[in-house]
Amino acid sequence: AVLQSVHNHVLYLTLNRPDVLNAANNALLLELLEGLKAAGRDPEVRAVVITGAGRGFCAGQDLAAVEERAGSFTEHIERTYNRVILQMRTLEKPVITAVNGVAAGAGASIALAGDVRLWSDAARFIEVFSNIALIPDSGSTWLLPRIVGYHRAFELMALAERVEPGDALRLGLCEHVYPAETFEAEVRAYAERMAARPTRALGLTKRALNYALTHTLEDALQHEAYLQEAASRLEDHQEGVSAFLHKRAPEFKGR
Ligand code: LHQ
Repeated sequence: AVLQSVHNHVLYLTLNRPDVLNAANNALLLELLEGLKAAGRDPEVRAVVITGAGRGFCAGQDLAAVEERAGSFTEHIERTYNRVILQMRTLEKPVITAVNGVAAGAGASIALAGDVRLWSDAARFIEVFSNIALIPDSGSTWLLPRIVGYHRAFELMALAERVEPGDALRLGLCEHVYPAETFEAEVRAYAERMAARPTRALGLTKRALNYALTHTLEDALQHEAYLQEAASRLEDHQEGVSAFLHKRAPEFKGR
C-alpha cells in the first residue's frame, strides 16, 4: 500500500491505493509508519517525501475498510494515525509532503503535518470530516488553528470547504505550488536541495520549533541554548564555519 524508494538521499514514500485516491486502510498506515521509522534509523536518508500515486494524495480513512478496525475508534486512531503524525513531527529529518491531488480528512491532516508542504496545482485540501459527522483528527485540531487561527479553522472544518492552491498559499497551508506537469521534477529538485542541508542541525531545529510551540519564551530560550550545544559539536558545523572562512560552498555530510 506504500511504495518506497531512495534516490540521492531522499526517501520517497508513495501512498499507493490510487483507485480510492489512496484512502487509508491499516496496511497503508502501518507501512507509512514503518517507512518513517526506518528513515530515522538510516543515515543515508536525509529527507523524506510523502506523496500519492495517481490523481489523489490521500482521501483519509478508507470508509469501506472500517471493519478492519480492531477495537474502538480511539484504539484504532491511537495505533495508526496518531503514531504516523507523531513520527512525522518528531523524525529528526525534514519531512516533505508532496500533495499531488486531493487531500481529505486524515489525508488533509497528513498533508498539513509535513515540515514543508509542496502542492501541485491539482491539489485540493478538505477538512471533510463534518460531511460524515466526525471531528477532525490526526492532529488537524492542533495544527490548523496554529496556521490559520481559530475562526478560519472552524469554518473550514464546519463547512468542509474545498481549499484550492491559491488560497492554500495565502493561508499558509503550503509553501509552494507547482504545475502538475512538472510537479514530480520540482519535488525531486526541492527534496534533494533539502537533503544536502546539514541534516542533524535541521533535526535539532525541528526539535526546537516543536518544543517552542508548546512552551513559554523563557523555556524556549533555555531549550535553544541546550540544543545549540549539541549542534556546535556536529561535523557539519565545523564544515560550515570552515567553508565560510575560506569563501567556498559548504559540503554537508548530515552528521
Ligand atoms: C474512497 C474514499 C474513502 C473509500 C474516495 N474511502 N473510498 C479516522 C478513524 C476512524 C474512522 C473514521 O475516520 C478517521 C479519519 C478520516 O479520515 S474520516 C474522513 C474519511 N474520508 C472522507 O470522508 C472522504 C470521502 N471522499 C470524498 O469526499 C471524495 O472522494 C473526495 C472529496 C476525497 C474526492 O472527490 P472526487 O475527486 O470527486 O473523487 P470520487 O469521490 O469520485 O472518488 C474516487 C474513488 O475513490 C471513488 O470510488 P469509485 O469506485 O466510485 O471510483 C470513491 O468511492 C473512492 N474514495 N475517498 N475515504
